[in-house]
Amino acid sequence: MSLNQYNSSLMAKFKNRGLLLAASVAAGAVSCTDAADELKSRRPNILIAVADDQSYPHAGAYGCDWVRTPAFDRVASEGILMENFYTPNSKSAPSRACLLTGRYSWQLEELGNHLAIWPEGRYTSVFEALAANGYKAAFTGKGWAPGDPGKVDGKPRRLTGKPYQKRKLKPSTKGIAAVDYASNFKDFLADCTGDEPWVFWFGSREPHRAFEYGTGVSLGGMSLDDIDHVPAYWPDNEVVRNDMLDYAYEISHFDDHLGQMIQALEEAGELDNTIIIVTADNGMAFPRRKGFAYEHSTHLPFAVMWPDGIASPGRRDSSLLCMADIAPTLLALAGVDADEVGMDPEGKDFLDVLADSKRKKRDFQLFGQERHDYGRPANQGYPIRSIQCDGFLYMHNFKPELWPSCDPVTGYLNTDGSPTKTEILHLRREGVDSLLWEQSFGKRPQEELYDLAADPECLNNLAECDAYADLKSRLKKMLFDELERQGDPRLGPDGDVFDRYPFHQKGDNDFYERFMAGEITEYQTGWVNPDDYEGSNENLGR
Ligand SMILES: [Ca+2]
Repeated sequence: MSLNQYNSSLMAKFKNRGLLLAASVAAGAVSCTDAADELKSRRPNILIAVADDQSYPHAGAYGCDWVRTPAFDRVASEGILMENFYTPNSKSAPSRACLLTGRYSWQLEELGNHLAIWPEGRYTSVFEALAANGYKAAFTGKGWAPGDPGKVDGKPRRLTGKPYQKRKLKPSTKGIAAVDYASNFKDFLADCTGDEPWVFWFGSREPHRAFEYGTGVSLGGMSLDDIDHVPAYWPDNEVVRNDMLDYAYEISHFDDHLGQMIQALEEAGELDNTIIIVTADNGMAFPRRKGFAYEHSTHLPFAVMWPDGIASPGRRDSSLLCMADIAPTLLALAGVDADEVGMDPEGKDFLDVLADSKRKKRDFQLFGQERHDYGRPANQGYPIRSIQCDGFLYMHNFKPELWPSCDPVTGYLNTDGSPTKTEILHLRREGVDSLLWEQSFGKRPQEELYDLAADPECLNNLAECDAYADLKSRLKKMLFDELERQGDPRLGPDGDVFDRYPFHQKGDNDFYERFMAGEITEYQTGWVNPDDYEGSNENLGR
């Protein structure tokens, strides 16, 4: 193809997409259908299973054959496999806050940050709302975390219900938690002797790092050749492939416990009237994924089953859904009015998806982040807002002068330590490859624009291409108009308010300054390696 031909085809594509974009803005909301209405107030039991750091499409049902997930696949085959489910914010605590409140992370004050303190008496969680309305609510594993939930009557606030943590197991690797999630769930089921419905949160601690190296092969029985594709922004070598399989092995642990829970429901005769939602809080803990706002950071697996409620089970659905849609869905199913329980969700329920009524609710999805882990001067976060629409992702980095993964001198603390991270850092230090370092740890321009169909890895930034200038400005306007409507403080005169919210642990405040002053002399950060710390922030680029 000649350059002229290429330019014409690019323009044609751009124009078509532009028309779609214009049409989608005008589309607006459509009234609710009867089929969806019939699911309201049915008050089923609710089991929500949340993996810790699992990316789309890493489940068998999506065709990924290096991850073994028979339980997830069963939920998909007997329910719905969602193809476009996202978190607005790819980090544990803010993503879980979106799930529990139905709001976007920039609408949650300090809860928009990682490692925050939940404001006392505010931001009712959907579990609290259901518990106040006749549901028995409980959880096992990781609830809303990490952060301080505050206290009610001297006890930790039950944002995800009553804890069931007593049962332990002997983990098969050093990376897997010793919590027997499935047995804890069975204890809960045994306590559900009345007629009231229940809601249970299964917060797996897997596949969160660290993994035990080599266990994907040695225990999971997988082969490095099973991986069909290594993203172009990581080196494709034995170390990285092992790291991916070790992650896959932890996913299968999560899945195994989910399978045991489904079996327990079946044996108790409770499966038909239980809605089971399976997803994850954020993308996998590898460089350029968790903690970032790219397609691979925010796109999550999602499957839902409910034999008594879902119409035409065994289907795939490509509706655009996000974490903030879960709470309003649960409220609608439980027949609880958001206002009456002090909730104000921005997300929309997806009863139409469950009812297969084909109503398209959302044409675009917003994303954003503020402060995640510490490791920048003055407790600063890395503010981003972005929008996905018609297959394009427009991203606005408010402070391109900052390091997106936190400062090199403090070990890029917003990227968990890992064999893959170490590989990338070493390749730069040894003068072999700086591009991979640039893609995961280097500074970003203020604007980024990606064509997700052609470039799902988000490596070819189109923001400065003339052919995309009009599209870019329209996406930017859509993004900022919508954020303004939602009351995002980042657009106001005091956007940096997010940097002033304290960390929930006092010792985490001013980490950068204290580290630079020598007050912190040991590497007191358990989730990165001492070797991740660079000697200086200077002379790191290509
Ligand atoms: Ca997480």
